[in-house]
Amino acid sequence: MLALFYIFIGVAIGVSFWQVTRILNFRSSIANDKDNKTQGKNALYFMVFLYVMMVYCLIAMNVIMLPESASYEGEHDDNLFSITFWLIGVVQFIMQFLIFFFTYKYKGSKDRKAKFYADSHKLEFIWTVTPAIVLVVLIGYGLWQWNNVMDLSGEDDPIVIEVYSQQFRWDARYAGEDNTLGLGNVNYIKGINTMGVDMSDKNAQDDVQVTELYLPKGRKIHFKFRSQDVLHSAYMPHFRAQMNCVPGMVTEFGFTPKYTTEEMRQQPEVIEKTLGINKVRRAKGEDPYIFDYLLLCNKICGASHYNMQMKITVVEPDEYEKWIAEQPTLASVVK
Ligand SMILES: [Cu+2]
Repeated sequence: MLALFYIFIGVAIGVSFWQVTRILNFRSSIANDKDNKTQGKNALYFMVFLYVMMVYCLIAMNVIMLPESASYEGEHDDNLFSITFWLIGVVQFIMQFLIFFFTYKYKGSKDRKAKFYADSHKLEFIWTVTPAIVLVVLIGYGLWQWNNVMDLSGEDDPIVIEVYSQQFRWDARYAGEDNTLGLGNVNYIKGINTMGVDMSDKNAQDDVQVTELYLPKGRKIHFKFRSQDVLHSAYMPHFRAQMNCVPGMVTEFGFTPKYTTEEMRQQPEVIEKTLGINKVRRAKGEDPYIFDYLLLCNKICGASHYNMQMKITVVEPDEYEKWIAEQPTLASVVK
């Protein structure tokens, strides 16, 4: 498939060079009615080709779309995406028709003269004000959603979790019983203390370091991100969440998981995707895939960037409480 794509690109470049050289030879000749008719028809053929490709891509590429948002906040990201997508989609669908159809209809002809038309204030007004209103609504919704995810000041007891990135792994730390993270600094990294937690800080004693994230369903999670070395980006696609991890500063956001991992696995959309993936894996003789939420790195941070991932498991709140109670505190591990 990729080879076919490269051949197509090669041919397209070749044709454009050939056309450019032809144009250079055209300098002395003028297009006649026959040329205009042919070009007019070509415009229509191209329009049909464009529509067919558009509809085909809409249907065929749909399989690579993510399943329904697994966080409550993510629903608004999906809304924004859908509104923008359909708005642009419908407008461009109409515009393509107008562009190509008028190219055909008003193709050059010996008996026709171009009409001089200065301007229309009414038209200018309509096409300036309409997009302005649409943009104000879209940006307004976007800003509201930005605050929804970023402003955690009014939150009632969110679970505070620190996510720490380094080439090429993730570590995570729960804030423990006091729900306050102990201070961290790269200078404290030593042996098992891979996140560089300051163990002289009293808030650090009950912190819990893990290599896999467990999140309770229906509770706000307040994430704080740090990076040890270069820019990374914590990407949790199923929750529609992504944040840069920047060396020397703490970045943050929050979301509320909506479905447990088990519930997500039962969703028809996820079942269908899993079946599709496993069909390919079986053909290659690989082990079957089971759906899991993932934290991935979405910033090309070095040679093994692709390998930076951490499993996220969303469970019922009581199961989470049981799990967190079983985890050893940093004070008991780091001496
Ligand atoms: Cu990375």
